[in-house]
Amino acid sequence: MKGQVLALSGGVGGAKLVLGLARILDADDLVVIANTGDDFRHLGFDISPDVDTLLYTLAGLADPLQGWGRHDETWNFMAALERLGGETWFRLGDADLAMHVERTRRIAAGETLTAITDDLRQRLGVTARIAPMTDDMVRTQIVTDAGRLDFQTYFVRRHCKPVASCLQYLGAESATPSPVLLDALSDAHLRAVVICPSNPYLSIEPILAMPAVRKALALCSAPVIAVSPIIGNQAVKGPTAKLMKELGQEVSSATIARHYRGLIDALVVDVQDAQMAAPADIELVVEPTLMLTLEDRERLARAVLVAADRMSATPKRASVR
Ligand code: FO1
Repeated sequence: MKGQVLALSGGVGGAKLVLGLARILDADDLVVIANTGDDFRHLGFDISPDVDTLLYTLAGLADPLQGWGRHDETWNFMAALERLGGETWFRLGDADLAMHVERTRRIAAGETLTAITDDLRQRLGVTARIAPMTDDMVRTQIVTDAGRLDFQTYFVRRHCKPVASCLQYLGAESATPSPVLLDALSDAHLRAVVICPSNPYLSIEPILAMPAVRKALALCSAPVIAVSPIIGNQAVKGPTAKLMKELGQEVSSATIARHYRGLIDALVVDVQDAQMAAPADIELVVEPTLMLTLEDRERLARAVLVAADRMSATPKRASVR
């Protein structure tokens, strides 16, 4: 089937499926929207971690072990900064630093993050379109027993240890989504919207928290299909399970289904969760969802598109929107 596929993604977990999609789709047929709720200003630089994780992943430059940063990295800047007593809790590699220097310079010169990202991805040889969710400032904050924390302070500096009670997406209410996102959603030939297996609360919700995105998603004609980041009662990676428990949610794909209810037509869950109960208006697609190899990523991407194409004739969620 032809038409563009729109993927909504956070960093490491989502980028795995995005890579699978990029490998099986024509370059013109993939648009990737990155969460920017994790963005922050650090050491004077504008840092967009999820944008960069997606850029590096699709450019073949990503560090395969940690998922973020570059595989060919050196750390002279960090070592020199440490020697001077500077802040080193957020690790910026030498080559990665070039990205932050260049983006910061161009933002200061008045360019949008959408335009900068589009130019940088072409320079890195990435053929799929990658865009930030917005050019406005949206900041994810976590209300915890240690106070209200910015995302990177909670995630990297405090290792997700504080107990979370609520999440907030500052600026999302009034943010204008990137034109790339709105254009894709209003495209009558859009093939599918894929919500990647990123953390639904930390990585996907900042995108959905922009009212114009919810509205455009509700109006878009393409099937919307999410991939659960939970297998059994565990998160594949990161703080998703800990956060779900702290927010009073059962750690399961059933919770993910309820979370996305009204937005999605189908949820892809792992074979371990084949027997789970889902709301009647969400079709369950059962597939191995653990992506350890490149083949896993391509296979899951293919399964997502097969399910989406099957659903495109009869989207179900219209009945509950
Ligand atoms: N994650 C870490 O856990 N520790 C780091 O020191 C760190 C540095 C870093 C630098 C640039 C970049 O683009 C991402 C970086 N990340 C780091 C990942 C970042 O925190 C992401 O926001 C999370 O992985 C969530 O997607």
